[in-house]
Amino acid sequence: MIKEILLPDLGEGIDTAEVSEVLVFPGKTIKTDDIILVLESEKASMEIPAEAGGKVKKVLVAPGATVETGQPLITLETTAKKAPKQKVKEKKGKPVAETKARREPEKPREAKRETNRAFASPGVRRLSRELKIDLQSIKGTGPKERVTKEDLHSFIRNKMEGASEGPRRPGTEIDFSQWGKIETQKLTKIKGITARRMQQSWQTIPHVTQFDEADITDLHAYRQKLNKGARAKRQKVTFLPFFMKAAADLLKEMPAFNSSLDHREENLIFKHYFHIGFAVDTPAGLMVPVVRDVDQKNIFEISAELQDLSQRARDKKLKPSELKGGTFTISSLGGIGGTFFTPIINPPQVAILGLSESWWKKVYDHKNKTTRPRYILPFSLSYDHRVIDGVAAARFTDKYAETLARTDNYK
Ligand code: CAO
Repeated sequence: MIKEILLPDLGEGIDTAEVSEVLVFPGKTIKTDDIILVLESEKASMEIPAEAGGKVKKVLVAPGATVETGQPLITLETTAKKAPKQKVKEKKGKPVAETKARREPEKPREAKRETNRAFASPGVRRLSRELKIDLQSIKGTGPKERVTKEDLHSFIRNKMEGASEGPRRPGTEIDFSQWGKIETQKLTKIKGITARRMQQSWQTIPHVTQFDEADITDLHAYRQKLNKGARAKRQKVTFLPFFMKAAADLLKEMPAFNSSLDHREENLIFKHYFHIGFAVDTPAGLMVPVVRDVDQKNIFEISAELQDLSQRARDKKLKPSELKGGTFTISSLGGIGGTFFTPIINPPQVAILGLSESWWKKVYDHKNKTTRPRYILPFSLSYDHRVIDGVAAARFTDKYAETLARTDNYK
């Protein structure tokens, strides 16, 4: 027997609503109370259950259509026997009244988030459908976590800007206290920002890390001598200014490492300035202030800026402009320890150097056929493989090691 499923009374004075999802199709077999449609009114999302089971013959409405109480939604071939004659007669009455007379249909239910559907107005649903955006992935800020037009717009804007700060769906909450004593500490603002930036970088940039070693025995001696000098007595120079200066000189020679992809990822932008950011470990989290025009400054100037910027980073006294405009970053764990690590690129830059702690190593000298102790700096270069090839990266680290082995370039 063919049966029409009509739109029941939606209650709350709602006579019309927009179809946001049709969950059945011709040929689909459904059971009584299976959800066939999701409707959206200005007040709520509603799931419309089937008042009978059977095989769907026709779907009479489509997403985006406005439907009104009593309107046929689908036709079903039911397995039920033909209704007795007197009941058929009742069909002459009003459709909804008739439906109610035979079987009180399931009331439309407010769509719940657990059903994998988000609350949103018809307009928002329409736009999300057109852009193939899963509304579930947007955290609604409206009443009952309804996804508002602004939520959708900001989600799209964040996606377009490649920002990682798009609304995130929280994971499953775990009660760790069930296994022992715990303490909860809120992430500092800086740690939160770093976490998002690092995640975005790691997920969107194909990272490759090249490892290498530089023989800095001569540089080590040079720095010791320099620090005994009158000027350095007032201002001790660490290794980092040398490492920064050598990097700036090499970036001039290998400009791809000082470039950025444009926002369309169609062009490379080469920068003719060499502003090097360096990671500073602060109690509030990691900060990366930038020393500008490193190529034009001498070791003492770089050293003074580095000390000033890192002190102010720790005191939270940096200006926002001092954290911007870097073209390359150095992360130095040399004063702390470890041998090699894989630093994460600081977008929109395309490469980053990770410097580890130097150590004395016996190195075989081919020329003199002897083994000599050498002071070796282990370092890593992570690069964006969309922009830089492995060969270029290996050349970069090779040349970097070569530059650091010399001391005639710091005059
Ligand atoms: N090999 C050997 N010695 C090294 C070295 C290296 N690669 N790097 C630094 N050193 C030495 C310094 O020369 C200094 O020695 P002296 O006392 O004899 O002068 C000593 O280690 C301590 O240096 P430092 O760390 O105080 O100073 P710096 O200029 O080398 O570094 C700064 C400054 C701000 C980078 C550093 O203090 C810092 O915060 N490092 C952590 C960076 C970080 O968090 N990176 C990780 C990012 S990813 O999570």
